[in-house]
Amino acid sequence: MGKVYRMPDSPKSKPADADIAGLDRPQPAGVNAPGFGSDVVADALRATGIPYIALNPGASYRGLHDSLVNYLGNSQPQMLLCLHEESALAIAHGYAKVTGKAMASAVHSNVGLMHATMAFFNAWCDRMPMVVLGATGPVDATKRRPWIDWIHTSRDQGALVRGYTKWDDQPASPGAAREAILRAHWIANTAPRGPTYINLDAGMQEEKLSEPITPIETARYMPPVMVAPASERVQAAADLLRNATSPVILCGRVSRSEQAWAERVKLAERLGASVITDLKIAASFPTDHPLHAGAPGGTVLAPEAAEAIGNADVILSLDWLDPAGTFKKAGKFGAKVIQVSVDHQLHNGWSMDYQGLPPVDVFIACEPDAAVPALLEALSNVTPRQPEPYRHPLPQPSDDKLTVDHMADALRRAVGKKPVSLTHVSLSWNGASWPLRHPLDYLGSDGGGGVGGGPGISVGAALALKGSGRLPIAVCGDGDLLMGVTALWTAAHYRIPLLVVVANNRSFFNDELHQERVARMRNRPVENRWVGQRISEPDIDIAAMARAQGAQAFGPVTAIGELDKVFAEAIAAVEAGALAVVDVRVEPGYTAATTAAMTRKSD
Ligand SMILES: Cc1ncc(C[n+]2csc(CCOP(=O)(O)OP(=O)(O)O)c2C)c(N)n1
Ligand SMILES: [Mg+2]
Repeated sequence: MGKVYRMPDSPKSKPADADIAGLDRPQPAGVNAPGFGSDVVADALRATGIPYIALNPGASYRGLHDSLVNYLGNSQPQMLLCLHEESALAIAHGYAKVTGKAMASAVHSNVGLMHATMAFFNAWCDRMPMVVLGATGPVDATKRRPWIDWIHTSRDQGALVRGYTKWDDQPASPGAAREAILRAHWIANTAPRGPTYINLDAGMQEEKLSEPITPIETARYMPPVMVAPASERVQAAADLLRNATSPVILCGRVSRSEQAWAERVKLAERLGASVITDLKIAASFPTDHPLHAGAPGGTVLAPEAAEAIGNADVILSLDWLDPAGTFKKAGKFGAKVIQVSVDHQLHNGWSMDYQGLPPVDVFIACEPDAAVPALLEALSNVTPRQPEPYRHPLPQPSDDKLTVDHMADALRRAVGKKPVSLTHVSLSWNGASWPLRHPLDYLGSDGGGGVGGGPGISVGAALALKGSGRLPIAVCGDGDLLMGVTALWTAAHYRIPLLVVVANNRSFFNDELHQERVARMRNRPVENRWVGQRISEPDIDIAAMARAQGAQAFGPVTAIGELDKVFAEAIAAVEAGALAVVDVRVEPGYTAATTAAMTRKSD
């Protein structure tokens, strides 16, 4: 067949931001030739083109730290100091969500790695690339300092994160470390993407180079990997789709490319297919398009989406996060299934984040960006069906209590026509309240369901968006914000503009609904669902916590009428380059559909 494969966009690492580059400048050290093992590591890191390394320091990598400052001059990559390892990795995670490329992080020996595990897992489940460097006290016991080097040395340290990293290594020489960095970068950025980890022996880092290391052409060790769809599979899928009377497209893990976005819209329109998207993953299709079924959901499927799946005769999954679970949730299901994905290459036995095994009739093993143009070509002469258009009314909050919908309503008014990237949304967020019309309009969730990722991921995303003309907005639950609040300091220090809106229901409310369900199942009082969940008495002064990190803080906002003014001021602050945080006291509550699904007695 003819042209069936377009090279997917290959995002380049974004060059370092000029404002940030002016910060944390070291005295010139006059070092211009590698003299130690860690200088070789630093050179390799620079060769990857990674602009930043988010870190929390530690003596296990003091050799590398010195090389980054005094050999590379804290530039390419530049350090981003973080107050917790979890936020160091979350920042890299958010950066990857925007750029599609790995950033670097560094964490201290086994203890820093222990703090970082949650963020590894979030990035792993979100299929986001990152290169993480760690270290161990000297593997050679004769070189260990008493006590501290012993407790910070462990055999097979990478085992701590191996279940949720694509690859890890503990190179024994500077040459091997250079190779490990290039490999880690290459593997992390190759689909299915994910975090990689390199444990640098303190002894290896600190050893003087006995002879200069032979230069290599580093780019040749990180070749771009492109997988084209098999044409016979594309034909089989096209045959199914051509003859479908009620096709459905599940738009899942796709790139941030505008061209690929336009091609998905073209494919859906050519088929007259209903399209479903999911708030767990980034924007993949215009959510107010007449073919988009209902509002994007997180935990639950919109009724329109469930109906479309139930009535579908052919379903095209573009690397949908959980086809089996979605078919189960739809209730009725009898469709033929086309699955486009390379995700199966990543699955291992530690975590079940691969989800249920779906029935599949045609499997196309490539990324959706490569399959869609091939399908478009194979389906060049179809007569699309003309379905009833879906309508997408905005929620109309009516009662006088300040709800998340009021908050979204006021925020939408305040941003007007400015391009916005929602870097994160709270669990209480209503997908109907914010139409998504561009691949960067929404960046998806934390991936691993690890509460506390929202602030760090948003700081990383805002870093990558700096200078793009997009206004980054994070909507965090109070529980999420409080677990990750110190990530805000990194945004303040490095002058990363970001608006954080806290949907503060003074509760780990999600779990109130779980307790309500258990109470219903057991015929016990639902009134007690709040015990051990509410974050009040005292109420936490979130604005003060944000101010303490260097943010411009607003609130608590307790009246609907205050929202417009406060958001206007906060947005003006962000546009002037600041980090702004608005604490909005919202009534506890999720959308009616989510609440009903989470509190019903059965299943
Ligand atoms: C690290 C971690 N700890 C605990 C949980 C369990 N959990 C899931 S949602 C949630 C509540 C989150 O609270 P908040 O961010 O305020 O959102 P809300 O549900 O109140 O809207 C908790 C504790 C989790 N998913 N991850
Ligand atoms: Mg809450």
